[in-house]
Amino acid sequence: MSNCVFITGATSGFGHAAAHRFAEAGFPLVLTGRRRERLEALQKELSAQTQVHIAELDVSDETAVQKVVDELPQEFRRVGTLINNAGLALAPEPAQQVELGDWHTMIDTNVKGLVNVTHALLPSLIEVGAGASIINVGSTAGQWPYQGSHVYGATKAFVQQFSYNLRCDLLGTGVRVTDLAPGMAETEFTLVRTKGDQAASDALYGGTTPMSAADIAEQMFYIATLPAHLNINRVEIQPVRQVWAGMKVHRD
Ligand code: NDP
Ligand code: 8X3
Repeated sequence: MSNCVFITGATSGFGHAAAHRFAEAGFPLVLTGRRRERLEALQKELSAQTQVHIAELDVSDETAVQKVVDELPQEFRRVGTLINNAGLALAPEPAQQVELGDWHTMIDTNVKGLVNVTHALLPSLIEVGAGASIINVGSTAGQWPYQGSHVYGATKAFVQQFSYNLRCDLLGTGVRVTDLAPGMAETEFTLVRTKGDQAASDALYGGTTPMSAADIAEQMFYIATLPAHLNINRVEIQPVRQVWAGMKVHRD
């Protein structure tokens, strides 16, 4: 049997699309997220294609992460691909207007959550060795500053540097590490960022052609299934109809 693909944040967006993409190719899946009913629906949908194990999991809870990994059923214990996808942006307002709790939630999820899951799964990934992959979902926001990105962009800068540093330490193990950094893609991301403002989400994605979750899932699949001697360090991918923000100037 193939090694498993462990996906965080499989209940929506990129993670959900990745579950479909890897299921199509018959990879056994471990699908996690906080919304159990969505995990159950996904398991039902995909179980005709592959074996699926689901676990309700908040990645920011370090004890829960270790428990989920320790209690993986025997047939799901050989994790060869980790997709560290769970994450969110909150508070698109300027930094000086943001509640501290929103900053903490982004750090707890995008930084601490990602390292919690990585730490718990490194033994399995190293045991698999050649061909194993860690795909960390970063963002263009980790490299390119813009107003309202404050802690979100900073967490994604962490993802980039952590990915590179991890790659250095894993030299010789065969485990690959990639920082996959998308730009604008239409998912529930903006709905979460605006705390439920559907009109804001529709306005952002309307009248243009954003990337889809399936576009990003295809990148994940490509990266994870490359020949074992190749490592893609970073992928920065945007829709053709998006470019970087310009310089801003404050005038009297
Ligand atoms: P969605 O909001 O559609 O999906 C986010 C996923 O993360 C959900 O499955 C959610 O599941 C999960 N999640 C959030 N917090 C936690 C948590 N504490 N524990 C476990 N799971 C959690 O957004 P996207 O698919 O767009 O986002 C996926 C990743 O892509 C994120 O890291 C995001 O920062 C990044 N990204 C998104 C871009 C975009 O434009 N859409 C561009 C660049 C990067 P649940 O709520 O069930 O726990
Ligand atoms: C999400 C992309 O442009 O909203 O990471 O920061 S952006």
